[in-house]
Amino acid sequence: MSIASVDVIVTSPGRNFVTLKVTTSDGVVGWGDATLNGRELSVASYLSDHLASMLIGRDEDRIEDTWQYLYRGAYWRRGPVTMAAIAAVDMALWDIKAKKAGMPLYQLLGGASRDGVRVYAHASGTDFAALSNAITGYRELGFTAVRVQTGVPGLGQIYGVSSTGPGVRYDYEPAKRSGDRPSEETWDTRQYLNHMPGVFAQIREEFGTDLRILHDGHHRMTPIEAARFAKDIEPYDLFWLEDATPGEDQTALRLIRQHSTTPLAIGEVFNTVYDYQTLITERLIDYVRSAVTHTGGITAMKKLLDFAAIYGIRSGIHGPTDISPIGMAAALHLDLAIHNFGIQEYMPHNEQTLEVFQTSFTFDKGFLHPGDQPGLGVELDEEAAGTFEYAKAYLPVNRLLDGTVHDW
Ligand code: GCO
Ligand code: MG
Repeated sequence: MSIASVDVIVTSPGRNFVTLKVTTSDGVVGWGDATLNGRELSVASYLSDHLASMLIGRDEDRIEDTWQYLYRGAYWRRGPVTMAAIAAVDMALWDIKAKKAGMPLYQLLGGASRDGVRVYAHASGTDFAALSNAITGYRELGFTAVRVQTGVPGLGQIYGVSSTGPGVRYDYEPAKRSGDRPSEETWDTRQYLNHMPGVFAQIREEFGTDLRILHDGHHRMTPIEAARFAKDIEPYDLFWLEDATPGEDQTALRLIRQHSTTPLAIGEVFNTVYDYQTLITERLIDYVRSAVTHTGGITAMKKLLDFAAIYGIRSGIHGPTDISPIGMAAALHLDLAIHNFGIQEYMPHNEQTLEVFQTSFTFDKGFLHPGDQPGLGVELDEEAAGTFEYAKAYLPVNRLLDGTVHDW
């Protein structure tokens, strides 16, 4: 048996997704997610212009060998485009292997280590009343953990805050269809640092100590600002502070660690285990935030998470709406199987997306399960996908009040 065809499907059911379809000579189909938000067509081209012909005729069962062939064989290592393309191939091959075995993927990864996967939701609001409504709404849906982002007085629309009001679902989508260039937001770290600790204090007062509270700094603080912030918010017992400083500077985390016991999460912009080498071996983080889609797929993520486990570091796999339901399914199978699971991000996809991608996940009282269909458990409806044409979209750009470009 061998790989007979490789197709790349770009669809935009409300937002853009790039999907790889691998079909074997005996007709088994595997799906992989290759979506890189705001740069989708580069990965589509990498797959169709460079990888597709290399895959035809290969034995679909040789997953590790194919991964090494694509990674080492390219000579040009790492990078989000390359690693998203490799991830899509890897997911599709695991989907095929598990379908051939007649088992859900988590069984091939060692079987379930837990009954379900605890997920966190995105609660946001322009002010505290709106934020509090959103948290209440998620709690009523059964969520036990929420990521909290809120407006900062004096600033306009900022990262992670719903612009459509205090909705409970589908309320935050960072990539905007804004024509030929990104929209722009304004930022001031001083106002943020003055405002945010009080928000956590109010949440604890209103919702008590049970609720798991997460927060995303989105790479915006300097190391010393982040150290101060992490120390200031210790009394509010965050589950994690994410991306406190720009992701590429691993040693910045040393400074934060020296000053605070607030748990730290980082890695959604990383794409290989090497991005974590210092962070893991020096125990500078508590949670690995990589997406399966952006870090080379299931093969690479399993190794990364096993490496993290040795150092007592747990998973917190990236799961925003720009990870397609296929990438999300890959995450859920890993989450269920590994021992060092921490939490899973969950932003439900909109109805159009779920029309294109038929999923078998189930949600129950704050926990997700990938389902027991053979493979990843997600099938793409090509006809439905064909009705949603690609539309250019960008993540916003961020500027300080004086106009300087800042981290977004
Ligand atoms: C998160 C992320 C996202 C990213 C987005 C970029 O923690 O979920 O920060 O909101 O900004 O995925 O494409
Ligand atoms: Mg984030």
